[in-house]
Amino acid sequence: MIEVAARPGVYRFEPATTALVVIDMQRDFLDPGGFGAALGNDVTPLRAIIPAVANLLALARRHGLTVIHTRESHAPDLSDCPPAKHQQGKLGLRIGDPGPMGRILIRGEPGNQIVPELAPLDGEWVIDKPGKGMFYATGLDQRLREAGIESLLFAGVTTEVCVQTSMREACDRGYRGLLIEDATESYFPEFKRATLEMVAAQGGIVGQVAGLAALETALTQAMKKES
Ligand code: C5J
Repeated sequence: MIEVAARPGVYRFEPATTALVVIDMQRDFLDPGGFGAALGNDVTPLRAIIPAVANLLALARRHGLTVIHTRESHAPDLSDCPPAKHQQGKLGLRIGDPGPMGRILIRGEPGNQIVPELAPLDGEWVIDKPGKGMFYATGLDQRLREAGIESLLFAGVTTEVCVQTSMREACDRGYRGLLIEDATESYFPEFKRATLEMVAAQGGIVGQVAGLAALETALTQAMKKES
């Protein structure tokens, strides 16, 4: 059993029944000229976590965790995009509209690809999700159960939207969640801060929070004990 120094208390997990979920590290949100930037956001803080997420991926791969990447994406005919979601955003910059990296948030378009630094390896799961949460209309719960996954480590963007929604959905389905605080980011620093506090408040009401260094220490110590 791995024991991570986390908030509000120690987070325990077994690597064999744990998956790392990297949420939406796709060009739409991270690249200048993408959907995030088109909405008026500065992408610099999101790009700044790429090295931390790469280190987290390397750590998870080294210790044999299941690795899952998600992409917020829609079918080209928008049949999985409800009108209420489609109407968000400015006219001309909505889901499905043409942008500098192809149609915005559309499956298969260049902007919808995960940034090259974090590209999925063969055998890793890539989940295309039409919602903010990773369980909505993806079949992921069933797949996780079939794989015997009980614990989920979370990273990615944005902290208060797709990451938090996925974590809450995971909590409702009985998974133990840990948010890796330096491997997640928001366009709004105050929203990230608030989300970290919310997740760990009230005894860890929707999960727990830890730094990447604490996770690495815990995994390294466990490996030393084994050898
Ligand atoms: C947003 C996301 N913010 N991945 N998506 O629309 O958080």
